[in-house]
Amino acid sequence: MKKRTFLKLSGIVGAGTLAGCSPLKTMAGAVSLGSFPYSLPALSYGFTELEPHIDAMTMEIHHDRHHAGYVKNLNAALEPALNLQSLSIEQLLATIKPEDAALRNNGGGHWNHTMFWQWLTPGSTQPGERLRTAIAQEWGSLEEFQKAFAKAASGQFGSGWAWLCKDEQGKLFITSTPNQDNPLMTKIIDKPGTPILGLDVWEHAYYLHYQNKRADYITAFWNVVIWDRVNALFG
Ligand code: MN3
Repeated sequence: MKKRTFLKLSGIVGAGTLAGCSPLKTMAGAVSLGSFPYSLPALSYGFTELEPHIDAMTMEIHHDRHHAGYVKNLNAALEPALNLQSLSIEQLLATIKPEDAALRNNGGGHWNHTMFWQWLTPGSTQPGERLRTAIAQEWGSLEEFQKAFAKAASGQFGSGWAWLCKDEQGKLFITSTPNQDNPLMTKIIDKPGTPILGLDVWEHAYYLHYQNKRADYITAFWNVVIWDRVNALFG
């Protein structure tokens, strides 16, 4: 099989296994969400299943229109960029420079949302023992971590994301990014890392149900976090 074909198939397999939360691992052990051409991943739960914490209409519009738009625009931006097509999405994000607006907004938009859907589940789970210990080392307790994460999420001015990341040594840190930037964009953001949990704080993620009460949406988020996924990404 030609490498190009394999990469394409890998991308499809990666998207197809989202429901099972077992995306491909790259040589370095990092999670890969595939490569060009990108497609909108199916959710592993129905639009109504995260209610009352995240309402069905928000989920439907967010997935079928917002995320679909990022996928469409990312593919369009990559169509003429033959030298970038064989990169994994993670490699692509690491090459993006501040002025690469289409790739920055839509590459980030696709990766961020693909991961976001995987961090949600009807009914929450719990952090594993190793992760709980690592969280306690940085913030004292899970509750204090959640406060610090909520502060980053509510403090992100305008649109953006809050992240729990691990650095190259596996040390945890919280950060936030504007718009669709993320900590994999090493040429753009100050503190790169590997996100193991992220929260979309764009108004489109909560406004229908929570209006201007972003803090309530952040509190509700913990009711639908699938910590099993965070545990797996922590490694
Ligand atoms: Mn969004």
